[in-house]
Amino acid sequence: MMNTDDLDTEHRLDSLYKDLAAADLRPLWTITEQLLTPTPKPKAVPWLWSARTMKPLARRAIDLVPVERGGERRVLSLQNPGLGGRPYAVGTLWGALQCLGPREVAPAHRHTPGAVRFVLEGEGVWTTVNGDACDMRPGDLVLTPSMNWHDHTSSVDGEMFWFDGLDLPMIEALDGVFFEEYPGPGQAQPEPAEHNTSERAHAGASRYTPGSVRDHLSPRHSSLLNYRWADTEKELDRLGAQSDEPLVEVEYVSPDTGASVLPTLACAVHRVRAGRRSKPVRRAGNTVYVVFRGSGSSVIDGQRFDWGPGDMFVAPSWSAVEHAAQERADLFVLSDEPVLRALGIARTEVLDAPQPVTRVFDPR
Ligand code: GTQ
Ligand code: FE2
Repeated sequence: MMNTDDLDTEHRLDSLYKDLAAADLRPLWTITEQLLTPTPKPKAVPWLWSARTMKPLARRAIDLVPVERGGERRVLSLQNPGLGGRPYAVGTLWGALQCLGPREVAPAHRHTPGAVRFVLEGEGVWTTVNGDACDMRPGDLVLTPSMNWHDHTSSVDGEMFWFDGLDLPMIEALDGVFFEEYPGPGQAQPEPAEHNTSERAHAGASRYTPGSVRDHLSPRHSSLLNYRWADTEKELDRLGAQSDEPLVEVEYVSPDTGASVLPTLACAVHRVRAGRRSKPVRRAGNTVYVVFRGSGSSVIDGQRFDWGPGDMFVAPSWSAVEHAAQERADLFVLSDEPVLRALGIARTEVLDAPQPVTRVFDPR
């Protein structure tokens, strides 16, 4: 039984909370545990989108939905079911499958969010980035940094598929999104006499670093706009020959500064040796994986995700992630790590023991 004093206090507390709400004030002591969590509590969940599901849907979109002003882009965004309908792969990263049909042009525009493209399949397409036509072939990485004009042009009769990664959710969180259509003339920027200007300017320059040793930050993006798969692979082969680790990691860096390719986004390739399993690692910050070649599975917080070429999956901040390859696998990896590093809050933790698998993800 409460005595009169307790009842009085209870009553006064109730009215305090009512009056605080009416005054648009929120007492921290009632919400502190959901705000200041011991470790990150991302709303996004570990998830996988299979190529088997995505590609037929992309083909139907190619048939039914033309790419032109109004539509602009034929892009299927990875919508994480944990994010309550927001169209993001994880809290800080946009990930998507973009496709271009025969001889289509996705019109030029520019925006404050920066983007990277990792080519999965097709040929005869280039992305023009501020006047530089960057040819796209499978395994190539093409950058369209913040506020650079960009359009995509197909010069052939086939279809083209690539992965888009953007920092859109971060720029949205900063209320910093600006977008402009290209003033023309024409939907695309004029095709220059020669393609791949930035690539020629940086011929032979160092553009990779073994993952995890880089320590440079830059508020500027790389001035090299395309990174060729042949070069990436050469670097993976070279590093692979020097170690016997289950996983070899190459990060794409700016030849100018050695920093991440964009101020907000880091791109890497993780090569997992056939029959080997990497140690579980947690990282503060979110990650999107795109399977380029090979097959295997990843365990993320105890859940196993089986994957093959063209599949995309995500590991939210601080989830424990380990990869195992059946055949040697090359995973393209997009992360927000440069932002956490710039803010001095980057951290990783390597776990000693493999995780017990408690669930197997059921792909849709
Ligand atoms: O190709 O310009 O996936 O503006 C999302 C927004 C791709 C693009 C996306 C974009 C683009
Ligand atoms: Fe764009």
